[in-house]
Amino acid sequence: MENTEKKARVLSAIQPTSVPTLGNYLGALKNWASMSADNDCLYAVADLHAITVRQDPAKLRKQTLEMYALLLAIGLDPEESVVFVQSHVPQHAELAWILNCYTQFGEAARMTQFKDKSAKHADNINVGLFSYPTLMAADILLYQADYVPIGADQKQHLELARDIAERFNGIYSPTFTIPNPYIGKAGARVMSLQDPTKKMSKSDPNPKASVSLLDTADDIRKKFKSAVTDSEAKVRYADGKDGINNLMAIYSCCTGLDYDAIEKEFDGKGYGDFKLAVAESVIENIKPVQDKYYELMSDKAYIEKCAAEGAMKASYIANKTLSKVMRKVGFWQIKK
Ligand code: ATP
Ligand code: LTN
Repeated sequence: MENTEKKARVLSAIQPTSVPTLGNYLGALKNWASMSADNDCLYAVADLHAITVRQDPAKLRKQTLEMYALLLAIGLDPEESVVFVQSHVPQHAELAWILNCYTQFGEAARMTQFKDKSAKHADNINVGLFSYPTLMAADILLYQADYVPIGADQKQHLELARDIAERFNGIYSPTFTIPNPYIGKAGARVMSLQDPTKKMSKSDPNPKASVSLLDTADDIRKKFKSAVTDSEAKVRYADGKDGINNLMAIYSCCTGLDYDAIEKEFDGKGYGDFKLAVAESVIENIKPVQDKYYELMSDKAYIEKCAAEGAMKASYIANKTLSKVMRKVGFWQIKK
């Protein structure tokens, strides 16, 4: 019998600010791929968000295409999911403007990412950085998404998107689906290898702090070897052992083992052995992604074709929501 049950709508996005890290992969991208089989999924490369921090134009262009190819390489099927670039779908910027007018200054000012990024880029605290979460809300609400797979760092932005949607629905009538975050258990917050109290971030200037999805096996071994740990020399998950906790979380994600099993496996062994095992498990996990990525990058015409089709499909869905919103707020719409 045909399954007529409506699938849940899933949307997420990633900025093309650099090659994704192991944090992006375990915290978000891996879930994107596994959710795509049973849900109606849309995934975007968030280039509009990327310019909230100054970017080199040629580099941004190149990184956007590379990020798009990487999304296909992690296993997203462009026939099955809608994979697109945010700036190719103008409705995102249009809805974001409208949502700005339904968001309070105080709400946006409370966002911890805004505070962190303002501190990091004190010479360029632009209005786009401030209204970043309303653009993210537009990304989500345009597609009536039920679930949004994200790392834990994005939870606050998602809560704001829910508040904006509820406010708009309350002022007018039900317009937006209220989105739910989907945060995987393990890997939701992979920490920096050099400062395990900070999240691993693809724009971290210290290359030893993060593992990129395109690092060579040798680089990965070296980075784990120099990862910051502690002086106890015992592999166990405990408060105050941030470095080891982080390595255990990574190993658990890559092998499927729980913390008890990991403690048993490394009982009586030193950190050197553990770090090497973590590195090997990471290499094994990302090798298929790397192989597929290099294969795809040898056919740019195919990548462009997928991006053009993705933008068309996304735009069709986005337009339905945007027209509804424009009608409700009172814009004069002329029949075409
Ligand atoms: P940037 O350093 O440019 O701000 P980022 O590394 O924080 O970038 P984003 O593009 O902002 O990455 O995020 C893409 C996705 O990866 C988001 O869902 C985010 O929550 C997730 N993510 C980012 N960093 C981590 C991390 N260290 N652990 C788990 N998930 C993460
Ligand atoms: N802000 C997100 C990236 C992002 C996003 C989205 C995530 C932009 N638009 C919509 C989920 C849904 C980040 O990860 N920094």
